[in-house]
Amino acid sequence: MESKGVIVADVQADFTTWKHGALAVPGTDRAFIDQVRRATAAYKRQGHAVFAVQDWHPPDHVSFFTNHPGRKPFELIAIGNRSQVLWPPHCIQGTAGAALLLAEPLFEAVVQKGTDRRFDSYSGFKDDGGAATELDGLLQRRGLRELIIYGLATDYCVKATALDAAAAGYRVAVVASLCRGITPATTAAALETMRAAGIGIAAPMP
Ligand code: VGL
Ligand code: ZN
Repeated sequence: MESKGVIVADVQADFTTWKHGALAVPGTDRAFIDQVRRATAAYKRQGHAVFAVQDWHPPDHVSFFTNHPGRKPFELIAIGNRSQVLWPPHCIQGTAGAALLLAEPLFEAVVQKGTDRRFDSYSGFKDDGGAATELDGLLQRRGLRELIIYGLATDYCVKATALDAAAAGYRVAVVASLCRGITPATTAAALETMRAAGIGIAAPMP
């Protein structure tokens, strides 16, 4: 079997109810994370190359409402010609909340994103300022053209990463049962947008 690239998006303490995270995504209890862990281990056993994406912000990051006096969490503001959702501070570099909940030996590499205080980055491939991470190079070097993507959050990181991958010419499948979204409406819209971009939703479970 041709081996694929598996991208596990942002499975980090701050995004889970299990760890009482700062930006907990509904449905991310311990049982869900165990399911993600088992599926990821199975993909690896089958010979696929597994990569983690990790949200990794400095404390003064532009996406934190606390860095915008008078603003509240989940407000949408304009910054130049971009719109920015203001989040509770989360996934701050080096904190327990930023920790990956899957063991590092599962991964060929951990790709960090959102490290530039000036730009948010839902995509594992590039930030809102256009700066690329090393993800595309890592996949290309291994000749991986087919990707399986899942994790958190369906409506942000998973969606942006899958759309960028499809636009870059990868064949992409998103495993919806291994994803959770921040809100039901944006999650349904994200699945529809990904489908319309030719992304397969749900792949054979390992
Ligand atoms: C994400 C909200 C804030 C994500 C990152 O990667 O899904 N969502 N930062
Ligand atoms: Zn973030």
